[in-house]
Amino acid sequence: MHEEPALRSWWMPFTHNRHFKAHPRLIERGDGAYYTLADGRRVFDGLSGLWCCPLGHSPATVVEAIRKQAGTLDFSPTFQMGHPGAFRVASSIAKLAGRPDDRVFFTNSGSEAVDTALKIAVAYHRARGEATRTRIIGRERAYHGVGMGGISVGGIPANRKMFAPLMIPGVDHLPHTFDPSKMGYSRGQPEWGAHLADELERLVALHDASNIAAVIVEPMQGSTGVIVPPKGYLARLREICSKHGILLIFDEVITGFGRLGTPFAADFFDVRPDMITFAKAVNNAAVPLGGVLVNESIYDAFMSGPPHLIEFFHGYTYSGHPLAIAAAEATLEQLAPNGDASRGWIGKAAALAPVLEDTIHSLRGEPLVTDIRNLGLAAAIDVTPLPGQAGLQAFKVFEQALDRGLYLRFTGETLALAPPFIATPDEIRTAVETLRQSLRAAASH
Ligand code: PXG
Repeated sequence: MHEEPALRSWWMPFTHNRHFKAHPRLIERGDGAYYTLADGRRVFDGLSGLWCCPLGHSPATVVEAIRKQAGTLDFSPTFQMGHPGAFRVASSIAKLAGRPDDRVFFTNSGSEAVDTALKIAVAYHRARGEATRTRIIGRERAYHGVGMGGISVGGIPANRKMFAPLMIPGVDHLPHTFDPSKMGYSRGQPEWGAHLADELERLVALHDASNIAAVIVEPMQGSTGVIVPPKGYLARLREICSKHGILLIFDEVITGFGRLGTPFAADFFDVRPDMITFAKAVNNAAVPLGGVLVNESIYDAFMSGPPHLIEFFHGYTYSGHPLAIAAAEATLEQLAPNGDASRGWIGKAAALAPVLEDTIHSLRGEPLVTDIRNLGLAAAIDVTPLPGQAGLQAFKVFEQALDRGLYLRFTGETLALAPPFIATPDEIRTAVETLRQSLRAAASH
């Protein structure tokens, strides 16, 4: 395959590098809900970048906040020093989550947020004298980033199989909750499947609770293709965790900051986890930022030794980076002015969700389509695989869509849509119509 020489050096993440470099898809600009490609084409950003730009691209107040911050304080050491913005943003995030007493530990990505949360979980039990609580329970098909902790608790086979010897020991996986024979073409949460949470009881019986530190789940599984939790499932997990003293961690890297039309998925499902990991939309992805919301009682367990000693030996050079924080402050003000989600773009996302639901389900019966799912401002369709060529069908649909002015996500046999909150109902209808034409075109080639 001929590779463009100018594209040689960047080994691109999660990309078919050889194919891409022979057939590059370069983005040159972003404004509002649109990207402009290098060949001048404008495409609708049907995935909010990578689920991370709810305000679209280069929103004025975020750009201005970064510009101003860069000229005032570009970097501040955050070990043993601090800058005011990070404290303000931590407090805003805790309040937005309805957990004002929580503490926020900043990271630079979702992967780091997950690894941080796992470390907090194990160290917390140890600090309380329950040092045997070390096992972590993840879930099949989960995506928790690519750190050693994240791939260990994650459940995407391709992300794990090459790295088996590097994974942390003592991890189990709950079954995933997707069964198309029971929940095909569900609108919102499926009725079937709450009982799958009881598998946690089996793992507790097997290992004994005294050996289990935490359960980590994405409340809605995003990356694997929008797997929506069955009604009652998450509440049941919460119940079992509480009964056995196991921490429950929600990985809200995709769902946090409004994707479901509420500040967090925890609000949407009315289930209170002990920790919440976040990243992406927290600052519209303008500068890398992630973090963990930590229940006060967990934080307090660390605050025991002499006060001049470090309580948690963990952190990153860029934890709470001033530019990322400035972008977060401006983003949060747009998503939820003065902390009020209903008056900001989070409220608009809630209002748009039914439009996405109605339009995406109109694709039922189109060629290739085998399932459709949605929740909040996220949706996915599954397509029939091409015999012997896993993943190729969805890629073909993706290419057809891009040619027609729509960017979306393909992964395995799934296509995912997660439009920016600033999209209009008409833009969402157009995106789905484009997807319809793309399915028909891919099916006839
Ligand atoms: N947890 C969850 C739930 C995620 O979705 C991460 C952790 C890792 O975040 P970082 O910032 O380290 O990438 C993620 C990331 C996709 C897609 O289209 C999903 C993610 C990233 C890129 C693409 O499925 N999720």
